[in-house]
Amino acid sequence: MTQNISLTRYLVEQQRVDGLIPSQLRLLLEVVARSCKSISHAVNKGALGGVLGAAESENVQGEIQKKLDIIANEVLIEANEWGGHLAAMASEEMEDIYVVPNRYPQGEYLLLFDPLDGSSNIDVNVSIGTIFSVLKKPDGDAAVGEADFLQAGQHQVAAGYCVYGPQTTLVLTVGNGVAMFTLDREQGSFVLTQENVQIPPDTQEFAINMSNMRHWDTPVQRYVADCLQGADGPRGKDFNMRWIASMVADVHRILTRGGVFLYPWDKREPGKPGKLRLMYEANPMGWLIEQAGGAATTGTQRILDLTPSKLHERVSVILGSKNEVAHIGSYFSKL
Ligand code: AHM
Ligand code: MG
Repeated sequence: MTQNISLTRYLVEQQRVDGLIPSQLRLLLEVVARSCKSISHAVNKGALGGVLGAAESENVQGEIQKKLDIIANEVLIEANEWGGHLAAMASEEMEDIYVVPNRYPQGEYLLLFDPLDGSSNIDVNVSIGTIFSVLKKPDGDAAVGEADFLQAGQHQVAAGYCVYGPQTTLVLTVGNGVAMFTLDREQGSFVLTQENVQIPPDTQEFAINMSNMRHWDTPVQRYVADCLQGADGPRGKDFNMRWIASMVADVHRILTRGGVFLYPWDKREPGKPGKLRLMYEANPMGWLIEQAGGAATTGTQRILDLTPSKLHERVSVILGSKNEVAHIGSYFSKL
């Protein structure tokens, strides 16, 4: 373990050594991390803080919001709006973008987030997390609008997540590999606990919601059927399966020990490209995975190459160990 390097020091060193983090971006990342600390405290209080259960509202996707979804969204907005580092924010929990109010200076960055991913796990005390993606506002004097956000994932300048599990861990990339920071509750700061995270290229572990099996497309059906045959089938090896139903926790496992995660398009709602959202779920996770040596695709296309046409666009997601993701891709090209 790397000793005594706080997130602040890590960011300062990245700024100094590689010039990867301009000062506005450093401030932005510090503020996001501070917000994650507040969300972590609220999550930890659980029933004692009166934060469990549903709120009386729906989000733009028509999903019932949990109290903690709303709390986490407010924490991120309030912490980030006044620092002068942002032009606007977008969230899974808000239909429209949130432009930094006129009373504050406007910065050059755009922040997107899923304030609390894995909402179905909140009340049952299973890991959940915050996912975030940072883009630069395109140059020009025009007022910031939704169109400024519609950039392919390859243009992200920072991305990460914070998982609220047995430990609270912040995972970050600024395009120079992946670093993990564990929240030291006594000091109240994130401490660097792993640098240069690398995903093993091969794996014998997959993650998918098997209850949707009958709805999947043929390539996914065939891939999973081959895995389930284990050592007796065409893969010649046994597979293990995990499904936490929190993308953050599933991705964290993959960054830690490899594996693949699939939330593919399925026939339940054929017009919907997938369940997960491109801009604040698939893009940041896809970039983290690539930065750790893995791959992230829709089955046929690299996720980071996709240009979104709307803020809350959905996408089919297959990510994780590089060779396994390529192998899954071969089922799509056999079609
Ligand atoms: P959410 O953003 O509303 O929480 O939904 C996203 C979550 C992912 O974290 C997870 O991978 C998936 O939904 C689980 O879906 P399902 O309940 O279909 O297994
Ligand atoms: Mg989510």
